Amino acid sequence: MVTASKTIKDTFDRQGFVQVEGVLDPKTVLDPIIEEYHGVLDNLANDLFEAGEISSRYEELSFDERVIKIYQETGRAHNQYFDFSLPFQGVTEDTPHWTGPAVFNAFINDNLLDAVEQIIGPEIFSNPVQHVRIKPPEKFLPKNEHGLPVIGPTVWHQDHGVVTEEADDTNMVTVWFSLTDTPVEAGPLNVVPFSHGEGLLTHCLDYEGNRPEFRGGRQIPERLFEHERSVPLPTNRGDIIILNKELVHSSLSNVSDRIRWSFDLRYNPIGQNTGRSAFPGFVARSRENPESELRDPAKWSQLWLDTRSRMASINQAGKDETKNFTRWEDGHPDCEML
Ligand SMILES: O=C(O)CCC(=O)C(=O)O
Ligand SMILES: [Fe+2]
Repeated sequence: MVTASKTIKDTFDRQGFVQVEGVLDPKTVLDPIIEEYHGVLDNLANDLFEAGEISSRYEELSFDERVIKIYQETGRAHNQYFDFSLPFQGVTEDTPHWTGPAVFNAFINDNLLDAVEQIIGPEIFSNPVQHVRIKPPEKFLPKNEHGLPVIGPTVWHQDHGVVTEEADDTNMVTVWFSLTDTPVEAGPLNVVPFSHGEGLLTHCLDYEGNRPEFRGGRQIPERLFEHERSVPLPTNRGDIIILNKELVHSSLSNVSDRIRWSFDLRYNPIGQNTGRSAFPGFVARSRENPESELRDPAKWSQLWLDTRSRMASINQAGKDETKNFTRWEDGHPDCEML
């Protein structure tokens, strides 16, 4: 790792995020994940082909071209196939998701955990608020009801705002990295340095008062923070970005010709509430109790399969037996359009 650990912690505390270069080895960590996802894309193509939604499995296309073609032909995005996590509502025994061994290997990567340890200490829990985001070039994407691409930029938020109140005192950090290089035109994270430390800002539902490409969705109105101070964080594959949970951030649009493909993982000290108790986390590192570390990818995968079975009998048809992941309700005065 090129950045000394003292600098990691100092930089993180000062500006609310830190970018660390060369943490994940592209050959041994990232390439196996990409390889694994070729199979995930096969699953998606097979399911859609059998359902008569696409006219070919497009096996001859590259990963990027195949994703684009499938999203175009079906008119929608299929992120659930690629994600490790599950939706909150309407899960069934066959809801697709991916928890493969190469993915798990990145979650417990020693270099990555070394960086996280500098910030939250050596007792590290993998928090289940985690996502894979595959965003094709916007120019190739079908549009939603707002005339916006079906997967576009991420709107302004704090990660603290996506967990429930039980996790208000949790020292959760986000680790973001991309599987392929993410230059500015591919739509990297866009962060507001020094925006942490002021607590949780109001997130408004289906908000329309920010920039046009952010129309809809749950987001913080731009007048509540210094959005003009935002900076994009382009990355090379292998780099990671660690975010404070109060840092305000969004992402840019993918105006490149390639898919933009990232993982965002979260970690917190063992024993603190994850803010999503319906989903499974695990001990990623414990210096105190090394036997408690999960090292078997099959066990991790099973945790999610068990969760899927449990979720298949709750939170159906608009009911929510478990607490919703969101704390936000309509009607806050901060959300009025001026
Ligand atoms: O990658 C993105 O578009 C957004 C990711 C994000 O908000 C996060 O990692 O917390
Ligand atoms: Fe985020």
